[in-house]
Amino acid sequence: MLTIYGVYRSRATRNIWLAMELGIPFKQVPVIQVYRVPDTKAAGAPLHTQSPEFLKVNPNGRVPCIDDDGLVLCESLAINLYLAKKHGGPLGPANLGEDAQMTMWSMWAVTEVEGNALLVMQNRLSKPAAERDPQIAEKAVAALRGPFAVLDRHLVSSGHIVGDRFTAADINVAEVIRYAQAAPELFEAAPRVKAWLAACQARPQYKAMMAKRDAEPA
Ligand SMILES: N[C@@H](CCC(=O)N[C@@H](CS)C(=O)NCC(=O)O)C(=O)O
Repeated sequence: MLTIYGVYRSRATRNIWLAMELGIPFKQVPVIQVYRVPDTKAAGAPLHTQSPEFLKVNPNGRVPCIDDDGLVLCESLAINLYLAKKHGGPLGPANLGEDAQMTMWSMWAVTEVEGNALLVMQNRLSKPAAERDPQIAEKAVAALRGPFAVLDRHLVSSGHIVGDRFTAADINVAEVIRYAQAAPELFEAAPRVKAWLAACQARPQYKAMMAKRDAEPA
């Protein structure tokens, strides 16, 4: 049985969305980020990323993390690549070349996009208004214009990240690009990225995952 550690309001969404697309059963353990726990010493404090019992699972103190019948993995995008390969089907790679491309695009998302996309989200959306820094957001948007143009050109071929179908690579890249959605100007300049992300987020399993996320306390 697959166990996914992490609240919905975390990068665990990536793995939960994929598991739902694969149609595999899983158990979710709602480990919350330690900074969101007002008093970690209080009686009844929730399981969090620095809880001793969770640190035994992931010494990095980060979610998500999975335990798949004893195989323990962290790193959300690597977890998705593993699950897609294990369970096969169209979400996984059809051959070694696709496998390599799925890895490449996942690493591209983390290295070229995630940091700046997070800065956009934090400084335009998630931080309290008084703590947002518009200049940081502007600088991050400027830095993302290049990667967005690259992805926009890439999507000309099939409208998907790898092959001509929706795969785990679309989930991995879409979940990182999602953080930049507070910058509509990036999507206006990259219409294929805009259409591709809208199609990914229109999928029933994405909507089902997001409904659960929205139902979770902020
Ligand atoms: N590269 C890691 C990053 C994981 C990560 O930073 N997760 C955040 C939550 S989204 C976390 O657990 N932070 C620890 C904390 O805030 O306590 C991955 O993709 O899984």
